[in-house]
Amino acid sequence: MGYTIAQKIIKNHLVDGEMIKGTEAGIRIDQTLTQDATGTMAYLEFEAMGVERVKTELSVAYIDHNTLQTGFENADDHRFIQSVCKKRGVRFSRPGNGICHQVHLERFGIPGKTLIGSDSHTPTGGGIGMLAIGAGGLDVAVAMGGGAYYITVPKTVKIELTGKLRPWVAAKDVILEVLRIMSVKGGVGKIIEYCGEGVKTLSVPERATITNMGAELGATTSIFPSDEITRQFLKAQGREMDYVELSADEDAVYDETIKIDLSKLTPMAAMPHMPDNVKTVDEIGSIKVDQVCIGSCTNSSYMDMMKVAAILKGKTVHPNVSLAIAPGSMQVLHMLSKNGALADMIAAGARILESACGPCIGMGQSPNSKGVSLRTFNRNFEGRSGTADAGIYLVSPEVAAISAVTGILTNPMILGKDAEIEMPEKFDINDSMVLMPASVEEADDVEVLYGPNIKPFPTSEKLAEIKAKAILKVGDNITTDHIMPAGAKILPYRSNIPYLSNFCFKQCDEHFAENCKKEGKGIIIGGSNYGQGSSREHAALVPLYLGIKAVIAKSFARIHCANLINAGILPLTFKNSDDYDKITQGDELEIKNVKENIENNQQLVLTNITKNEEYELFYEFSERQKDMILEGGLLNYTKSKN
Ligand code: MIC
Ligand code: SF4
Repeated sequence: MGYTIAQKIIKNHLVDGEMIKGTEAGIRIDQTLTQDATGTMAYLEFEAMGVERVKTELSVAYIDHNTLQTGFENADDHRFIQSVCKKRGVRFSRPGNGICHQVHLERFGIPGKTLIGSDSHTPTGGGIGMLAIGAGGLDVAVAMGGGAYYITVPKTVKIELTGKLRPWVAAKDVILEVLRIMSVKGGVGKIIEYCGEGVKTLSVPERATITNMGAELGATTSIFPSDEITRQFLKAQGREMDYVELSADEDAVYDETIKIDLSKLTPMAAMPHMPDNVKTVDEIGSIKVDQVCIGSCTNSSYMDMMKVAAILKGKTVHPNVSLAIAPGSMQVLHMLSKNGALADMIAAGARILESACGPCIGMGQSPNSKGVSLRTFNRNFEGRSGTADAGIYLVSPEVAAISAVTGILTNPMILGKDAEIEMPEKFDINDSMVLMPASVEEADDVEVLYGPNIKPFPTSEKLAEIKAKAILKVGDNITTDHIMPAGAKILPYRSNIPYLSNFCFKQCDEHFAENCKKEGKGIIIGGSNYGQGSSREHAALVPLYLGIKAVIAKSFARIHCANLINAGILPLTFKNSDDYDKITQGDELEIKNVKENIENNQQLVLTNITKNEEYELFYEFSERQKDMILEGGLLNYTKSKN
């Protein structure tokens, strides 16, 4: 039996367990990346592990999220990360160099290698044939220290692409179509692998747009083959030596197959407030648009920006629309400024933002009240833009640019003949914004600089009894943005858990933090796909700080479930999902003999003391996860092993 691309990479990197679907396996990690919103915590955790120097082939820290420096906090955190990187052997991508995934694809991604990143869109690297997975900061810290990364060996979905996209139909439309078919939970426990003749018609950045938004499917990762197109891209980045060919074996076995004829797709949009709420632009109709934002790790490549510039050239942004553009990297911005495309954008009335996440994470550019904002981003969760009642539509750069001019949602196919933009034979290469670490000899003299915003992270205890109130009950598809919101006002406190805790679940229950502090402990009851979205471990660390002992849900999103275990919070599911309906917020709950039962793989039962009822619970932990849970999380577990 042959192997899929992902299976080949997993097989080459396997250090613990076997490649058996549904079981846990440990893989060696070649590269890691962090960004600043999760990075401060990841490096604090790394420092707590006491490892002198990173043990990966390459580790890079990017500063791209918290770049609105409205107080000392972000700048202090950046300085902390920079100093740790210098001391511990990590490359440091300075603010202004660009969004982690875009820069990593351009400068560091290598086909066939493994990459984990403390950001859920790390699978962008799948566009260049990497096995690139989003993880919690603690998992990344462990990998930097040379530890294995554990995944539940996923199923593989084959997406067979045929045909070729018509002019003005984009890679974004391909992934929106996949989201329409599979939904935001359709990818859980799966790797999505693209193949077929249509693959050859897509450039590396287009492939990366598609793998990036595989995160919105809940997938472990997504991956494309590494072929002649990949070689050309690497060559244009001056890295042809990094090329290796990679494809699935002819007789590889997949668990599911989806077929998409690229030539049949038309421009689409994900409507508020979920990335899988997809319709064609024509179906949605000519709604009035207030704001257009172009950029983010999904759609900020050179080719994306050149298309936008071509559409805007000689035109003027509609008087009722505010257009913001953030090119994804210094490389992209520099090239646009040299070839005149930036001038075309500026002349049309675009507001040019620095190369960073910006509006995607609510760092500025919040739309007006009830505003309609078209964004080339990957998430349109309610409130994420910073305006609670705004309606965010996820669209391609082509749809975004033409709509900015017309003032209404517009199908770019009205533009007729294609813009015909060629992939450059050579990108401008300038790595001066990536600082190299100190040598081993010099590292001793480097001081790690802690600012006053850095507070100790919460410690967890060994698993003991669980008896607490259902302090919060929430519905399906709760995102990490619900649990631990981001945005300009809160993000600067990512290294200050006590302060952050005041904002936990604010959108679902404004008294949540207060109630937890009053009770000192609690259990959260969730629906299906609990914790979808970001990799932010703050969505586990803050509940830990607030005394949350367990989350009992219908089902969990992958990264968040791992983050809960890492933090020592029990993720459990209902054996019978109807039991969810029987619990009321405020009910007094107990899981009797929880420690002994988990130790001995026995059934767990949830007693609802208030209602005098019992519900059977389900859990499936590997031996390693069991030990972690019993020890009270990954940090305690790692220490107990040393
Ligand atoms: C996001 O898009 O939500 C983020 C911000 O990039 C997160 C990471 C974070 O919360 O810091 C992610 O996707 O993992
Ligand atoms: Fe940044 Fe947005 Fe990408 Fe997250 S999704 S890494 S916030 S650009």
